[in-house]
Order: sequence, then structure tokens, then C-alpha cells
Amino acid sequence: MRFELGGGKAIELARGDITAESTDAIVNAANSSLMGGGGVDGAIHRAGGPAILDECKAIVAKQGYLEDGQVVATTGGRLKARYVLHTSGPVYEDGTFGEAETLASCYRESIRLADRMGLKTLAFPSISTGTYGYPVHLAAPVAVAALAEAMNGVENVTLARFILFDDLTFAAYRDAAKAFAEDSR
Ligand code: AR6
Repeated sequence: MRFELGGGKAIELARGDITAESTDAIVNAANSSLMGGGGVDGAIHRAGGPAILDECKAIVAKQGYLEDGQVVATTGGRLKARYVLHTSGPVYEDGTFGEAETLASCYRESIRLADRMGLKTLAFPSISTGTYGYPVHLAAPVAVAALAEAMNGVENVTLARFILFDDLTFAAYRDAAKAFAEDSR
């Protein structure tokens, strides 16, 4: 499913496994330690191999833990994607702890970093809606709006894909993207 943003830019939604994506970079829903974990983080480290963790360790040694909503880049190791952008989403409490702002920052800062790196295509998982407990029907509209807004503000990134692991998550993002497209007409 594809949503045109104008200016030759688009957002696509697909069901699937993000480790198989051949976009220039994939985004990892990591945590601030950058030491790997379960969910999509575990899958990316398994598929990409140990080079990714080595690079994460070097980043933490140099600049300390990653703040929530911020992003750092490593190479993709054995992945098809050349780079992995690691971001730490918010742990969802009840929505009053700035969770939406932090979640939006993950998407916005990933797009901006990819753009500074000269990348054109990027794939995202549904950040924070697994282990971190963000209800997907609340996360999806935040994610779609933040991504569309950030893409409109950059030069190089022309395609962002949401790669969604299950039917419920896909449906939530499809509904959010349709509503966003209608609202922006
Ligand atoms: N491809 C695409 N999406 C996936 C994949 C995959 N291979 N595997 C899982 N998902 P989660 P979070 C979906 O828990 O909530 C980790 O331990 C999953 O179904 O991976 O941001 C980190 O180290 C869900 O829809 O990330 C952190 O400690 C979505 O990815 C913590 O979990 C996000 O689920 C981050 O939690």
C-alpha cells in the first residue's frame, strides 16, 4: 500500500520481516543500552551478525547510552540494508509522560539522520508497540504524521516503508495512513 506525499516522495506499508528489506537503511526499535534485546532488535542483530553489536559498543563507549527519541547509525553487517539506524522508543506508561513526543522524535530523527547520510530509502518497524507497550492504535497515527512531516522537510529521503509484523499492526497503520491522507487533502 502506497501513499504519495508529493514531490516524488512516498510512504509504503507492507506486512513482513524488516530484516529482509533492501532499503538503504532499516530502523531498529532498540533500547538506550544498544546492547540488543528481543523483538525486532534481536531479529536484526541475529540476521546482521556480530559486527552490528561491536559498532554499538563503540558508540556507547564514545557517547554513552542513547537518549529516548534519539538515533545512531551502524553498518548493516550481513543485512541487505547497508545501514541500521538504532533508536530507543518510549516505554508507554499512560500517555502523560511525553510518550507521543518521544515516539515522533524517533521517526523524525531517523529521517533526518538518513538524509544527512545521503540515503534515499528507509524501512521502519512499529517502534514501541511490542515490549514497550505503546497501544498500536495510538502509536500508528503519531508515527504516520511524524514520518510524513519529516519527509517533507528533507532532500534525499524519498521513500519510507513501514514493515509491519502482524495483521493487527498492519491494520492500525493502514487506518492511520488513510486518515492522514484524507485529512491532508
Ligand atoms: N520485522 C518487523 N517487525 C518486527 C519484527 C521483525 N523481524 N520482529 C518483531 N517485530 P519490539 P519495542 C515487531 O518489542 O516495543 C527489545 O527487546 C513487533 O511485532 O521489537 O520498541 C529492545 O531491545 C512489534 O510490532 O520493540 C527493547 O528493549 C514491533 O516490532 C525493546 O524490545 C516492536 O516490538 C523495545 O520495545
